[in-house]
Amino acid sequence: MTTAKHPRVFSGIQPTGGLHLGNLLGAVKGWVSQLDHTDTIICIVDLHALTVARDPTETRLNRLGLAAALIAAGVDPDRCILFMQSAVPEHAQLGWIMQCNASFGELSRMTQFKEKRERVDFISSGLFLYPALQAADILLYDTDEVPVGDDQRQHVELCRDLAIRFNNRYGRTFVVPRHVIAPVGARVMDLANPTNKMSKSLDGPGTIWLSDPVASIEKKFKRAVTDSLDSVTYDREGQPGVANLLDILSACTGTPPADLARSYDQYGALKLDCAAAVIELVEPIRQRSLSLLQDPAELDRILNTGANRAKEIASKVLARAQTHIGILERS
Ligand code: AQP
Repeated sequence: MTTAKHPRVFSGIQPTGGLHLGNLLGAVKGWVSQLDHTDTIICIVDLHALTVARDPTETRLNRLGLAAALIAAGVDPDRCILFMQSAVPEHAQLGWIMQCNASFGELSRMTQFKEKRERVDFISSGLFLYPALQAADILLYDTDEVPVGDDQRQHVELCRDLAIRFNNRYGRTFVVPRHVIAPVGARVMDLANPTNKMSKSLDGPGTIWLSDPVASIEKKFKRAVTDSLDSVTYDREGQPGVANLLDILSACTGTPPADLARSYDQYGALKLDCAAAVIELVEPIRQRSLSLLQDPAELDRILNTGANRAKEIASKVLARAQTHIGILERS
């Protein structure tokens, strides 16, 4: 079990595109703010990205592009472990064990699976099973805390259930982790369709990419869907578009959304301020990311170092699990 002085934090992100504003506000910003007080492990979960068939060239570019964007956003590889999931085979190995430990019914209840299956022509068995692999990702590191956006709450709860079930069946093996959800920014919605969460796979005029140039961010905010009520109140049900803008501005400035609402009487001014705050946050990240991508060999070196450090921890936890279920002899 972990003997680290700081809590062990693990989180993952799929290389299915670059970073968008939802990833930044809902997850990455929180990881970065805690680096000095935690023992943090960040995994680029490229095996998860395979659940939907993709062009291999795109996959290669996305993996490195995401590593650069994360480092540019403050995921400092000198203060945490940053690595690629596929470089540590223990993930796939424990993944199988977790699949055998999860029931068909549990996996069928995952809302992300139910939503995503509607969006693809080919529903891979990986898409169905991936929450069990995600549980393995987390459990391999004796993780205490999993900081995620609100959309991942159900998956982390499943991970806890699987850990508890395994521990009850085979003896204490895994640390049972808890999720940590950001108080603001945990659910950034699509600007063009504010009842859907902003996501990589719904790439469109409502997604703000950290690689977007300033003019494009301004345009997307200008066109953000609001409503015809013509009043600024913080009401997620009644005014989802306006509430989303207030949430974004709040996550950027630290002022509570309801307080912000009182300072606006026009949607135009709110959109302008939102765009300006987001540009201030993301433009330096875009610039740093471009410069990091100039040296792909250095990015590879950083990821390899991270994978070696991750493997050291993961191999011990995997061996513990394998011993407890009887497929590895005690040494
Ligand atoms: N809109 C969001 N608001 C707040 N947090 C979010 N996260 C994702 N979207 C939002 C959090 O970011 C972390 C990485 O998640 P991911 O790699 O699953 O990102 P994604 O954008 O959801 O990716 P995909 O591949 O595009 O998924 P789908 O198919 O769902 O759209 C997580 O902590 C997540 O909570």
